[in-house]
Amino acid sequence: MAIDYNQQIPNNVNLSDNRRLQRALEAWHPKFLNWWQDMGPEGFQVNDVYLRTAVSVDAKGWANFGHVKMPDYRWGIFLAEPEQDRRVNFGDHKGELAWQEVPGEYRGVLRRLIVTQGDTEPASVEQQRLLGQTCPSLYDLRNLFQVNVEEGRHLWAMVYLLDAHFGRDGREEAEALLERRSGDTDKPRILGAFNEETPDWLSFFMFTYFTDRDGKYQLASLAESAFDPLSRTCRFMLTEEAHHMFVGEGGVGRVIQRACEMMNEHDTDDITPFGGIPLALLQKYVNFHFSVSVDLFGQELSTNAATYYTAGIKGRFEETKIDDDHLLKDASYPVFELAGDAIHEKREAALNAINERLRDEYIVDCQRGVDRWNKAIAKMGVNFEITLPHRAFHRAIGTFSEVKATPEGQIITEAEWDKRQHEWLPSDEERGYVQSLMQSVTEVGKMANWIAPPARGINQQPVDFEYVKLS
Ligand code: BYC
Repeated sequence: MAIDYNQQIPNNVNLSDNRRLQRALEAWHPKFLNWWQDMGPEGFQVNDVYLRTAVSVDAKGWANFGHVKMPDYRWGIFLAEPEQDRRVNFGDHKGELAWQEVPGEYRGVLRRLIVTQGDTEPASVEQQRLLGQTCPSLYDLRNLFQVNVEEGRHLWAMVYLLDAHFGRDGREEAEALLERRSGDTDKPRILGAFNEETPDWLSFFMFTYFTDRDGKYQLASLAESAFDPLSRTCRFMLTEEAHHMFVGEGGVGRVIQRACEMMNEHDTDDITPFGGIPLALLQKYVNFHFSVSVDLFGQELSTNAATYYTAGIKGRFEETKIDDDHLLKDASYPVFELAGDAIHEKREAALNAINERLRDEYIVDCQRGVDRWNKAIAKMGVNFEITLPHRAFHRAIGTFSEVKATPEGQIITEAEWDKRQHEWLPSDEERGYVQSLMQSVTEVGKMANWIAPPARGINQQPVDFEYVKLS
């Protein structure tokens, strides 16, 4: 059946005026829906879910709430409003008009960045596909599905760029985005963290807190791009990303709150007999998710990143707010390096340290939420502090992937790591314990025992609202 794309795909890119692009998306759409049925949330595809749908980019249009079935979700294509006379703000092309088309010489690198970004979106949906079966409440179930459909929309956003600006190569890449699979040994997703499992809701909250926050920083850097359609696409995606991080911060915060309540009630740190998640175990999940997420920023010193910057393709976080020459040819930046068993700071060429600078900003942002959790813990009279591990801890990418380190950043031998790693990372047994708590709670307004209710509902609805209609 022919699809009326003006109806089916809300967009602000004049889709109906571009027959070639429309045809490319018409060919891709059924494949996307097949992928969604196969790899999207298992179950719940026929249920009405209280979802936010963007139908335009203005304040009124980007957050429309209503019950919809997920396969009927209107995955739209939205670019933030164009900025009049927008210029390139950094690198060798600084001051020139921003590009509306891809310059031939940057086609390869731009495509690669867009594909890498695009690949993470379906990957995260695949990682989370079984979580609906064990939701702690309807409120959480709805939040999971909101995150999932929006990741689907972010995939559409990247596929739009590939189809609109990269011709046949772009179409092939758009297909490949639906073919790779998270965790698959033969055709894995591109970046490490997107091949890890998200087997339980604690992992989901950690993922949305730590890994979606990498999304915030990467998208913000791409939003600085001289390639204007990419910049505008990323600017709009950032609006949605904020909710994903809220789900993470709120989710972890509620697990902490419930743990503190149980600790106070039973006067013990070991709340496992009461079905709670001990704070010491939660800390191990923080250690895991933080370390796999800091890997996502790439090597400390990266000539790729320097090339992207010099070409004007990918900037720094809030580039235009930084007070320097935006060329960085003579600038330096402090980078942590290994010298034998010691870690020390060394100044390196700022251009090569672009990834590290972004990682630094990310770590500061991660710490802000941790501080809020710690404040809540202290307010409940519990003596425990959550900490972020040292950046050298449990790394698979960059300098520190060559060594083993404690969460305090002390370099240790392989043998000591093997002996002690489960002091810092969840063991199979501990993961099994968390898994054992994951029993589906779907009565309206009810919460699983291991998590506190949220302070308020979504879109001013009460917490006991029927966020997902199961009957
Ligand atoms: N895993 O020079 P380097 C999100 C590769 S999350 C595997 O440092 P570069 C979301 C690298 O590709 C945001 N491989 O690399 C969150 C390179 O390969 P080649 C996603 C890795 O290019 C939650 C080599 O190592 N967006 O949106 O400077 C839910 C040398 O490294 C990894 C982006 O990432 C890794 N972790 O930096 C849903 C933005 N790290 O050239 C969504 C686009 C590095 O030797 N991507 N490598 O074959 C980029 O900007 C860059 O590709 C990276 C890497 C920052 C990731």
